[in-house]
Formats: sequence, C-alpha cells, structure tokens
Amino acid sequence: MQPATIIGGPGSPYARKIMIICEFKQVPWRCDPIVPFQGNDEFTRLSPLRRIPVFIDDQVTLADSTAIAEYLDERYPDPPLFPPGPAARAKARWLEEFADTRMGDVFIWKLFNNAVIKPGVWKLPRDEDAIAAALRNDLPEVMNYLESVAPDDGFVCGTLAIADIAVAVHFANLRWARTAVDLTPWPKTMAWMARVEAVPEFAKLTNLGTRAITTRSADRRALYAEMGVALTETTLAGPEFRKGPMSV
Ligand SMILES: N[C@@H](CCC(=O)N[C@@H](CS)C(=O)NCC(=O)O)C(=O)O
Repeated sequence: MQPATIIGGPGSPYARKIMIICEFKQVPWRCDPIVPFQGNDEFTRLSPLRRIPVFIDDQVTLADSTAIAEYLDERYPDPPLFPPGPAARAKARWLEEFADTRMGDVFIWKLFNNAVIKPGVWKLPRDEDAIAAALRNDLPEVMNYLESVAPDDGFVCGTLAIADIAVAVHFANLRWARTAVDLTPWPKTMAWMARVEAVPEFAKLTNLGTRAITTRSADRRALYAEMGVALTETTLAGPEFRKGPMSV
C-alpha cells in the first residue's frame, strides 16, 4: 500500500491524533511536517481553513481530524476506534468534540499559542498575562468536567477509543507551554491521561512531537530520519508565514 500523506507536524495535537490513529491501525503514513502558517497556495486549496492536519490517500483528501478519524475507522475497522453500542459511541463522539473545541480553545489557543507560537512563529513576547488568565479562568472548568467523566481505571469507553486519544493529545501541548500549572486537584483525570499516554503508539508520537518542537528547523529532517518517520518529497511550506482564519 502507498503510504498516506499527513500534512502537518507532530507539534499539532490534531495532526498527532491522526498519526497515532495511523500507528494504532498500522496504516503506513508519511508527513509534510509544516505548521499551518507556513502553508503555500496549494495548502490553501487542500485546506480551505488553512488548518492542519490534511490527510491524503488514494481515495480522499480531508482537512479535519474528526472526519479523518471516522474515515480511517470505517476503512480500517481493526482495531476499532469507537466502542460498540450507540450510547458508548455517542459518548466517544461527544468527548472528542469537547476535546477538539473547548480543550483546543484553552490548551492550544489560550495557552500553547501565547506561550510557544507567539514567540516561536511570530517573534512576539510570550504573553504571561493571557496565560495566567487562562490558567485561572478556563483551565479549571475544563479539568473539572474531565474529572467528572474520567474512568476509575482503563479507558473512558472501555477499550482505548477516539475520546481518550482526542483528550490526551492536548496534555503534551500543555507541558510544552511550560506553565507552572498544578494538576494535582484532578487526580482521576491525570491517572486516566497517564494510562492513555503510556499506550505505545501514543507514547511514540508524543516523543516525536517533544523532540520536533525542541529541535532547530535545520536539524529536523535528520530527526525524522532517526525516528523512522518518512517525509514527503516536496513540501507545502511557502516562502513566508501567513495568518489563517483562527490565528491571533
Ligand atoms: N477542527 C480541526 C482543528 C484543526 C486546527 O485547529 N489545527 C490548528 C493547528 S493545532 C491549525 O491548523 N490552526 C491554524 C489556524 O487556525 O489558523 C481538526 O480537528 O482538524
């Protein structure tokens, strides 16, 4: 099978979610590890919202991690990403939506963006006031909700499912934001996250993301080779960084 292409690097929780799912389902993949702001006109054509990940294989071009995950699960049903039964499947979808939307807003846009993207991409200062406000006003609400649904053991819908992956990917970005947040008030959630992050396919991609975001861009090709991740022959990175619809 020709490897599928994932456009977007492992620093993005949404791109990493798709890489983990491909590993989980043993779907061969290669990537063009761009950040969305680097995308050229061809990237805009493939991803009209200028977001990563984009997933391309012999049958589809998709630019949303939820649509990609559902496609991968239908095309490669084993091992399943969704639990059996309508109620459990609905719960998995709802938690994925909560993770993509509310956790994305708080963990990525209010925290990772102000701590890492602003200095790293836009050469602006790290915004400590915005980070402190998000830690005070938003993060506890998200964590309280997760604590109310966190399982006492195992995974939230029984076996590992889309919900666990979609929630857990955000915690690496929170660590990479290097805030002084104390997560001990939410022990059930953190024990659940530790179980998800220990799944080998998950751990492999968290490690790749950690190494990629701490490696200079000139050295990243060598890093991907060392980690056994195939890259596309050409890249959709353009000559300058451009803001997308959600960028601030
Ligand atoms: N709902 C989308 C969200 C993807 C997303 O927001 N990706 C971020 C990177 S972590 C992005 O590309 N942002 C660029 C922008 O919004 O301008 C998904 O699940 O794929």
